Amino acid sequence: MDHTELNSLVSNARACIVDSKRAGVMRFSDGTEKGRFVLFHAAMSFCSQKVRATLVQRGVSYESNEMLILASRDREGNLVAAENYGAEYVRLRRSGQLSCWGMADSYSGISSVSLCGLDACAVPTLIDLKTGEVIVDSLRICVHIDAAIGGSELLIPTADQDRQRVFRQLEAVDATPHPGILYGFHPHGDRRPQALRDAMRTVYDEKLETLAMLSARHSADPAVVEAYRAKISKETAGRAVQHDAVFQEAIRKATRERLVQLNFDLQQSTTDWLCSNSLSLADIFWAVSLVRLRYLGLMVLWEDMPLVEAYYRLVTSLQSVREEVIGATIASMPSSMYLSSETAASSF
Ligand SMILES: N[C@@H](CCC(=O)N[C@@H](CS)C(=O)NCC(=O)O)C(=O)O
Repeated sequence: MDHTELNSLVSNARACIVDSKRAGVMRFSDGTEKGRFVLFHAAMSFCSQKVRATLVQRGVSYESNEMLILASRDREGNLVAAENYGAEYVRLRRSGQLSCWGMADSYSGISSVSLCGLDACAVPTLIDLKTGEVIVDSLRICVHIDAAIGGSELLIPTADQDRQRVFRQLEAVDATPHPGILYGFHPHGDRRPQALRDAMRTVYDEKLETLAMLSARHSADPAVVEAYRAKISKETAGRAVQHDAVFQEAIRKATRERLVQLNFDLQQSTTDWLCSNSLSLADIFWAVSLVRLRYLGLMVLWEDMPLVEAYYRLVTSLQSVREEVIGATIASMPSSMYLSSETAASSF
């Protein structure tokens, strides 16, 4: 994209961030590629954690634009919209939409862009000012960063077989219903922190109220209206299954099946790492997944799999994961008895 157009899209999107202290902040200024990458993200966002851990792991400097992705109410009870729903941010994100993707307008509990389409109101979004690209979808963003930095510390190996193994794991994490598990009320195994459960009781109503208000305000912009319409349809469908026991059981079971497959793949691996002789992007993605599941009290899903637990300890010993996944979760989400900086890598 033309640089003037790109810079204008980015600076308009920055304006969606209410507190300017969270916008345009340089992270790791002594890292590589200074001035090249701009990231819109959220501390608590699972998909943003993958991207930030990748940036840290690769030693990349970037401009951070941290968004608040949950709506709230002020003292008078007025709705304070989540920043990622702002029309200017939606425009930026849509400029990175691939023609093969539709808009995500239904709900499966999964947020994979390749399986569900684009959610134009979500984070993360990466801008590569060197190539003029807007990249949406955490999987594609991480692959882009790794290839852009190159060198000998690649997180995606070049050998065909290893590379395929890594992509199979990235897709497995992408297709795990993390959002469904975060938002949903499981009928008899809900171990989420109480404050999180309380927030989740009203989260869909707040999302939908925000979207209705913004759709009316931007009714003259067809691309933005189309994005809001799809999002309203997706979130309405999400609300419908939030307390649906059959749906909640099914996504829990699907998550367990992913972990059973991970356990099997770890058994096949000849090294401590999952896919090759050294750390790969698959290990970073699984670290984010396992930390999120643990935060939600779902390490019970792998309590009969000591290999997965040993792997959890290995991947959570990485500095990038400790800072951008564990640290960010603790700093931005209600506290969980299952995850603290001290206990993160210790036993159940
Ligand atoms: N698969 C997409 C998913 C993006 C996504 O669903 N992001 C979530 C946070 S992990 C989000 O922004 N949620 C806020 C909302 O939908 O209101 C990606 O990896 O980028």
